[in-house]
Amino acid sequence: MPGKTLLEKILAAHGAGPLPAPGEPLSIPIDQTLTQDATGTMAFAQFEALGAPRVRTRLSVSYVDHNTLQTGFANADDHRFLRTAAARFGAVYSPPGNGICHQLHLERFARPGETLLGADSHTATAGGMGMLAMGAGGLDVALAMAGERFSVPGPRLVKVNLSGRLSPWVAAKDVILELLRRLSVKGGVGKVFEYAGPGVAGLSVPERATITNMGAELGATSSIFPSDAETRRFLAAQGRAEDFTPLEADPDAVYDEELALDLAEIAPLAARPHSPDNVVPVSELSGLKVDQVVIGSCTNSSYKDLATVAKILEGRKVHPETSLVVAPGSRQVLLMLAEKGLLRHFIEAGARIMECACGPCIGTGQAPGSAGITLRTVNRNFAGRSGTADAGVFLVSPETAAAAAVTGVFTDPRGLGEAPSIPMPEKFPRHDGLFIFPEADSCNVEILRGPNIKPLPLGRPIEDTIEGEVLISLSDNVTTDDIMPAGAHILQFRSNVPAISRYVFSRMDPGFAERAEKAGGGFIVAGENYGQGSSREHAALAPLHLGVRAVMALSFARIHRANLINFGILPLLFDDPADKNRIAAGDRLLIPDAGPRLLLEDALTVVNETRGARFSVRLDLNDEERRAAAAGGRLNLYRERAGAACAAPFS
Ligand code: MIC
Ligand code: SF4
Repeated sequence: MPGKTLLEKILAAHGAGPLPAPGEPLSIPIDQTLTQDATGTMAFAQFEALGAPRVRTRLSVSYVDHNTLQTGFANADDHRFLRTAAARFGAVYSPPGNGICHQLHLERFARPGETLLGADSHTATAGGMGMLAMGAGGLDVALAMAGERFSVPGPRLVKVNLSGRLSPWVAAKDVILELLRRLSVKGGVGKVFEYAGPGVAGLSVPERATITNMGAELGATSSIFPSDAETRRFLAAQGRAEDFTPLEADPDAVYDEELALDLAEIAPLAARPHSPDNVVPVSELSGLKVDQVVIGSCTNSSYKDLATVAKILEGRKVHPETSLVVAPGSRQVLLMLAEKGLLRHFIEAGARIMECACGPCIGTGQAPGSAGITLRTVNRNFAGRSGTADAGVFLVSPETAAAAAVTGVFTDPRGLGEAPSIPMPEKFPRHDGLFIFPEADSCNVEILRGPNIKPLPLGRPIEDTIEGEVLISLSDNVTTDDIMPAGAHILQFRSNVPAISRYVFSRMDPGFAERAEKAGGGFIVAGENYGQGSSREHAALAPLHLGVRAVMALSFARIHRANLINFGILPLLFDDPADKNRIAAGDRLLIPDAGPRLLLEDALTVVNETRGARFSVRLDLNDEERRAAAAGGRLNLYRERAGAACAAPFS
């Protein structure tokens, strides 16, 4: 018997091994869940519809960090709903201002060896602490809160052997940018990345978390670091020494793929607009004028990140033609900067200090000027996500961002002299009082809603014959930001699917919603990796509201594919990739006998009535997915199984 990988050890400890063949369902018991407000209102509404009286996980935390800009009542009402729902159902509530879910989870709750499912694609951040942490749609998280296992296609395992140490001015962000350069945004789809080798010991837990965070940009199912002496130190400094358990892959563990990365060879890197894998050395961009610098997000807002920036700013001023925006990841980070006298460097240099929240990362404020060049320590640079359609967003490390903030142009930080050295603190200030922990007896807690919180939409069972128009035909790597854009003016409708559906594809094709409604719904046609990016199930729910019944693509991103199935939209794969180019927007398609065949067969025939042609598509669904798709989604399936006995106040 060969030894076990980190993933296999975690699964075995949960009675969930052995690993199935790649693509076959892997069903995992979930210890912890996290939700954030932009996905959480739906997740809690779904949890309520499932009828479970209280969460059955060991820990569920409901964070508010995305929609903290309260330009009207909607977001504040969502916060109140989430606070009361957490109290009612036994979840911990983290109010707005506390910080970004992934940063806070790492500080307060992540535990080596446990499993975490989060309604946010960057949940794998906690893999930096030796957890099996995965992003999912809100319904999957609601089901996990109700005690159901999470099912994911069995992954291929990739071992990343790290050697050497990072050179001065080179950061963990550069490590993951290097992997994105090599592997692309599709390179991790269907895979779990495990980090190993002598280079691991030299990386602190927050640095590891930067790397696992952006595993999401590789499309990976999860990314995991071992739990070692460094993990123990971090947990002890957080006052959580008792949460430590060591975790290490066996030396003879078997992987599907291996790759080697010498940390000493990595140079400062930047991902150019508009994709995280469009990576070049910073030195190639030297001198390019920079209008804005944003430092923060769940990728790079730890104490070490911000203390490094503070040290770079010390005694310097932000360039007069550049705006520097800083959003600390948590109150703990902000407090430490204050206590260590580092906050003053931000203030004196002229930084604009924001709330501890996602903020500019998700386009809630601080949109750059027209055609602006903005350097951000965030993880995504999709076109338009910053709030400015023609802005150019570059993804960089905090070091590279700070260098540009003071010079006003792209600058290789290695030219700035001696690099700041920030030791990991021996003790972090702990403020558990800022979370609201649930009472044991919560039956009488009233859940408060506002007028913008609308009933939860349910999918409808697949009809015998599916027919409709091709509403849009797209190329490769379409993101969930393309499908369902974010930004403050749209995010406020996350609890109101009819209202948010007006914005489906609004950046790419402003007439889409109207056309879809006029056509009475129809099909979306797409290329490879459709739905890459976030976990937002609104990218399925809103098209569902507009009548979309199926997406035909060359391949799908994991979370979005699951979200489509969860709400009864069929994710269909072209049998012959060339067929994609034989259909065009406006064609009328018909899938005869779809309903009856869905449960039995893998192949469906599509008739293109406009062109008098036929082609075949594959479903590639496992049994559970097949039943969910036929029933119009997993919520319907669950309710059918529960004999529709559960209360469903939202449907
Ligand atoms: C993102 O970074 O795109 C988000 C906003 O955090 C999303 C979740 C959402 O859309 O609410 C994610 O990454 O899953
Ligand atoms: Fe928030 Fe940005 Fe992280 Fe998403 S990627 S959780 S919006 S900070």
